[in-house]
Amino acid sequence: MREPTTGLSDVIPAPAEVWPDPAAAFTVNSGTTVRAPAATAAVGEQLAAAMRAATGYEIPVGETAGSIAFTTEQGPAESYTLDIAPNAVTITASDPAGAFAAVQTLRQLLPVGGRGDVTIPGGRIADRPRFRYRGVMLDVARHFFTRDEVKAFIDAVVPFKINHLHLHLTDDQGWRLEIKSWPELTSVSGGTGTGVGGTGAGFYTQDEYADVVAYAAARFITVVPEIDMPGHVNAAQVAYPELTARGVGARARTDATVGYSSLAVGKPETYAFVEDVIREVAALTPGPYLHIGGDEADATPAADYRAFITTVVPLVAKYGKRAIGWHEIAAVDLPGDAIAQFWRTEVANEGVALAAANGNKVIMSPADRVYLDMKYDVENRLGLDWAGYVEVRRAYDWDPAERLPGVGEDALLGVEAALWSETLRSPTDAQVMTFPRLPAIAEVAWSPRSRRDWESFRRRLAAYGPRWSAHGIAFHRSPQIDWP
Ligand code: TNX
Repeated sequence: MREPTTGLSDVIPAPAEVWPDPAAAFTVNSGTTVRAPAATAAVGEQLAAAMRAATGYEIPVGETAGSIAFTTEQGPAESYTLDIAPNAVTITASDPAGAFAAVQTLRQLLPVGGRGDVTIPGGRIADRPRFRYRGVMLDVARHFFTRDEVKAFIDAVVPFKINHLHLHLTDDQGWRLEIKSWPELTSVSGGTGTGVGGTGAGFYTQDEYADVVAYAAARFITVVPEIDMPGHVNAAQVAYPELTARGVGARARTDATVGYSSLAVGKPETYAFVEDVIREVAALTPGPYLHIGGDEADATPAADYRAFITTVVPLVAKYGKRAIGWHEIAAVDLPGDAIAQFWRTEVANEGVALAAANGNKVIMSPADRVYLDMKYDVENRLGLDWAGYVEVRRAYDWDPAERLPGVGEDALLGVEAALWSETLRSPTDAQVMTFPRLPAIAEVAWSPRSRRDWESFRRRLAAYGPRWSAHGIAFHRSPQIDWP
């Protein structure tokens, strides 16, 4: 019999309420079965799969009987309770997403692999998220990640109750999503020689993209596609010269400079292009959001920028989506459902505070806390340092509701970590920058503030290290953590 190495109080992100009961451990044995009503059947299967991997037993799933049972009960979105007693495990959730969150908790209470009986520590967890948007962004424009690589990235973030994957699909160095009405975006700017250093070529066909979206959805992750405009568009202008002010094709660029390209805001072709792209991306996107970028538009005159954002935000709504933009869009009077994503390092931002006062929601992504492309320290081979070094404690020890004056708890939709890929060349590079900072940020986004504590987190994180090793996931061996 294998005893648990992870106790109820060791889970990441820390659950809202935990009552360990050492006398109440449950044993998964060859007779263990899972009962899941139709609405949670898929989630029940996911739990059974994890238990099969940990025991080698059959662990059948059915609708009528089972020592591990899923039930539903009214409650806040994504909330769940987990009762672990000697004869039964009961998972009570408000919705399938809550049941899925409970499964992530349970997976951490199981050993990573092996054969034979295992015990799950006894007691009760009552859990719910602090913020409903808990995201991670992956830049597939500066370096392309294939569909299978994105799926593996999804698998790696799922344990931490991340529920949004923002894909930065377009930038100066490449265009990564097929647009049927403008095919040269990818045939020219998705191909060989694109990406920073010319080493990150590739794009998703619409079918491949839809497959990633479905894979994410099966794991309760909403994909948020980003088409960055009106700056960061050099790749589009290489493919379509009419998108430049003078109608002369742009030169392909593989350097990491930002702020030099702009759509020609006065031209009718520009809006034909933008509307086609938004229409196609919206049609491919079951989730509610479409990200329009809007950052670092240094080559767009301020009046043009305002005119552009003012036109494009309602276009997103026309195709049934809610616009998200980097916080520069807050310089414009936004419709109430538009969302600003704060990304810089300044201690205050008037535009974002004003948007919040007007009822617009904000996603917190301050670069000096949650940019996964910042170096951990001076020795880091990968990454940038314009926002400073971001070691694990910096990513952990802050509060999103106190980051900006005028942008409190109620204004926040949530928190998102961002992995820009200028310096990345492989999935291993992406992993080492993501872990272990992502779980730190996930805890900021999920756990109640009162449950967060650095000493507790660093102990729990240390215990998690062997799980990454067992799954072949690279992580930064931060000197702030006493890894086993
Ligand atoms: C700023 S964050 C950018 C990106 C870069 C990133 C590198 C943001 C909205 N724009 O274009 O990739 O810095 O850290």
